[in-house]
Amino acid sequence: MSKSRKVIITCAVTGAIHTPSMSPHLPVTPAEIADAAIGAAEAGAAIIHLHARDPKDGRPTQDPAVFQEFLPRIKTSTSAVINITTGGSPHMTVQERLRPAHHFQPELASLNMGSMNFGLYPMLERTKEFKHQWEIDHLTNSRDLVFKNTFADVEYILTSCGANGTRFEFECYDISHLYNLAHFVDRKLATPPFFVQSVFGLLGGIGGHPEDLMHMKRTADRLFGADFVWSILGAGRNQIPLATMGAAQGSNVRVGLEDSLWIGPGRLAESNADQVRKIRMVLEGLSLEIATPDEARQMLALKGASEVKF
Ligand code: KMH
Ligand code: ZN
Repeated sequence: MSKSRKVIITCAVTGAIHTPSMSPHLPVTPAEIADAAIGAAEAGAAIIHLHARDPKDGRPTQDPAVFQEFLPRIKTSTSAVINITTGGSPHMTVQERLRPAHHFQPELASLNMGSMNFGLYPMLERTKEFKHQWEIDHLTNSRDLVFKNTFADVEYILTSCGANGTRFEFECYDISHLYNLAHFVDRKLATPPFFVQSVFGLLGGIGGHPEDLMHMKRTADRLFGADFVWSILGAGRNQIPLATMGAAQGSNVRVGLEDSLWIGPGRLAESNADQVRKIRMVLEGLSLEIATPDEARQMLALKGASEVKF
């Protein structure tokens, strides 16, 4: 048997899809976000993807002052790669979304590779009672929402964050997003290795069928050859099945409460670390090894934790 491959686990600990009423385990305050991130890193996540929330009501915020309350603590407690969102919430302007990435100059930031519908409203039916009116508005207004990531926006994010040495988790929610990335590669605005996060199962993006995963893989293989590092993000109940299918074919994986609140059918995950441990068991069952943060840095050609501004 040949030497086993190292798999990068990314854990996205909170985010803008779910709202606090949907799970009591969703981290909201800076202390909860830091604890969740540290727990996920200790469980084996090499990369921690971070959003912030207003501690008063859990609303997504891109205020650097809120990020400042948890970033240094995570950095001193773990060696994980910190990946800051540039997606923020699809309800925000691109300028607002970029505030923390510009301020903290992380090793890695998310980059959403195309404009799209972003339908969160079906989740209204799954929650009986909401604590805050903003949660209902957030989900309801997604019926008429375009998550704006135009060519100009992507170019601006690539060049402005790229000037700080930040590299990207290219979030590709559909096949066209791979072609959009290829366009920026042709223009030499993105340099290899490309960390391609294939996102499945969000309303407005590609579905969560195994054929969807295969189509993404075939297309990325054809467009980028050996120049990309592939990762799989399955939303909701797609999380573990699609990560497993991808990992068996060479992908890295992303889990976390940002993308799924679940640990099993009808069972809420009690922590981000629980999801990391679950996918880790699967990976180890496939005889795959877990990449350390420094191995992830090497695989993704990151600048190093000493080069960030927090
Ligand atoms: N939750 C992901 C599907 C971002 O932060 O830039 C979307 C996301 C966007 O992670
Ligand atoms: Zn995110």
